[in-house]
Amino acid sequence: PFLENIINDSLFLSGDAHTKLIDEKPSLFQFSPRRDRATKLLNYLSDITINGNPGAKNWRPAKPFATPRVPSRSIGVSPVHQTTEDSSKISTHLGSRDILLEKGPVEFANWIKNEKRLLITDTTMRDAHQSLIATRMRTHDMLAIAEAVSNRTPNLFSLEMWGGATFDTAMRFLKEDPWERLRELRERVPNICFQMLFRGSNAVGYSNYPDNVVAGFVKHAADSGMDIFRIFDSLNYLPNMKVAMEAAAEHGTAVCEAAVCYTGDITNPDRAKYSLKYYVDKAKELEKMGAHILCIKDMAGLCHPAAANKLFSTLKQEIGIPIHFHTHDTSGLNASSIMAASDAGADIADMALASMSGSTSQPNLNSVCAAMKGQERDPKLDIQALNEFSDYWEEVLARYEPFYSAPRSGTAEVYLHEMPGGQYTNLKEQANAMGLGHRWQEIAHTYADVNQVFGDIIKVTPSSKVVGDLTMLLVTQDLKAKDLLTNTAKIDFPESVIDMLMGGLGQPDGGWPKDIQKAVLGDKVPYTVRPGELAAPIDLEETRAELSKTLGHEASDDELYSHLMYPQVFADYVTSLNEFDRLTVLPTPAFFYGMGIGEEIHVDIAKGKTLFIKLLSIGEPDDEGRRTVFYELNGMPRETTVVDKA
Ligand code: PYR
Repeated sequence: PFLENIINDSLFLSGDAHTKLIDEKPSLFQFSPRRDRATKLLNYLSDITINGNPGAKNWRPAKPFATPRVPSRSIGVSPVHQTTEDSSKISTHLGSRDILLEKGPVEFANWIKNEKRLLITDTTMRDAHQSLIATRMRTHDMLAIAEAVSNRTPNLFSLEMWGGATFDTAMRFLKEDPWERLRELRERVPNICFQMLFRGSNAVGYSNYPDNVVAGFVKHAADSGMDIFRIFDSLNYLPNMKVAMEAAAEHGTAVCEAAVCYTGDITNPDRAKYSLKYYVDKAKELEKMGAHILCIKDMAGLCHPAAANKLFSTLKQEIGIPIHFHTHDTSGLNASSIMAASDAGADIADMALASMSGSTSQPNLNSVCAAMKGQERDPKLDIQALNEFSDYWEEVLARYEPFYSAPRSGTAEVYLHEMPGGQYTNLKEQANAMGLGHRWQEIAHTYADVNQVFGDIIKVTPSSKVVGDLTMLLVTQDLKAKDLLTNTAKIDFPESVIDMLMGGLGQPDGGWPKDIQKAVLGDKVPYTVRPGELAAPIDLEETRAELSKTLGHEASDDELYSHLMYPQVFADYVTSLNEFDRLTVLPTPAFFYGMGIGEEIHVDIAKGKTLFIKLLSIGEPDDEGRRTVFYELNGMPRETTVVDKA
């Protein structure tokens, strides 16, 4: 319907309108798309306010949150690029991405190797929140600080801000478009390399995708602004990494960072499967496969300082590409591992801003930088800026209280169960939700035992999830891991376990133990080829055509790849988008917990278009449980009706 408004009002168009028009005919100033969006947002707010948010455990803040103080965008810039021959020509705001775009990935890798500084990846916007608050950080909170990061810490090596679990959770829990997060951050941070975690043939999902989908995803992500692809496989089965590695390397400006996942303890002769030689061999192979950078991905935080010293000093001798160290602080002592790795020659290390660091997250970026100040490998970041950023995130983090489930201190238990940081909090949550929280020690031991039954495997998404699934099944049925080989009649094995032992995730070194394969699969014959060889390519244009029909418009590449990764999650996201519009615009407390009576929020729905929303009152339920919610929207009264589900 063509709404009567100012744009097609004859008086206005004649040029004879006067300012009193707004008082005489206020309806002329209501614009249909804007009204629609506002209505949709108010419907969302009313529902969350009245019915709570099961996604946030129906938690409500005891008092209104303080607005996080966004650090200033433009003070205290440190010099960058200390050792490049042309450093004098590089202005202080240029960053690693300018070097990458100018030199290309091969020369970029040489630049890394020639840097004296320990280069730093800040993981605050990806792994830190994945490991501390179940990947719930909203784009809204990232965008607010993005320009300050770009201007005040331009000499960061990279920002890890995408991939891993973020793609799924953005749509599933936050009702956000992950591609939009990438683009909006890119716009605000043009100078620092962006980095993502990519699960090899599992892309950003939990199972194998056809090769052309994996390669297409990498290309589309690189075209959309992603620079560095950290590619791993959950069993260190390198054939699973090849397609993604080639797609990244072929792109031209993207960097192929290949990861070896670290488990066990290279200093312990009893864990001979994961020896120093094991890691050196994998590293050499990945270098041959065309990696620009090698990553040691210590996803559980098992690489203690002595191991780090031995590992990185050896790798520096054995391979020619730069080396990136990723670790978690679950034990409480992995900042020392980073410093040991730095002394041994590691080129780049992952850390998180202080308030988002520690425990299952990465070690403390602020403290390590402060401790290394003035030393040979001083990362030369502006510590004042890092501290202000940390203060910002501390205030932001308070808003995510119901999702915070990381242990409050380091724990030596991680050396027992070897769970990845991101899984630890999830499994603990799951245990609590199932009423098994008090049996956590038993869960930790069972997890370790199940790992041994599988032949002592690498445990990281998705293999870690398989170990976790079976662990929880055993604990709920009061069974032990040893029962897996003797008592199988009783066990209804989860699909994930069957798939992994069939060969669906690839092959671990040495293959799967025959006894557990037999116990789980019976007479089914497992396969040993790369799973991607068995998955037929998907006709992307046919898929796009089908999706376009459902969406009612030509599906974009963003939509196509979101659909390919998570068809149902994407469909649910589209439903939310149609019903409530883009919820990223809402401040975080309003999004998770709704509004309090008398509270006012402002919502920027587009450049220069702000909605001021004040919740005035909530009516009593009528006979059918409907309640009217009264707002003031940009000074005008508005109301919505919502069913009270209580
Ligand atoms: C992920 O795949 O999400 C990890 O953080 C390992």
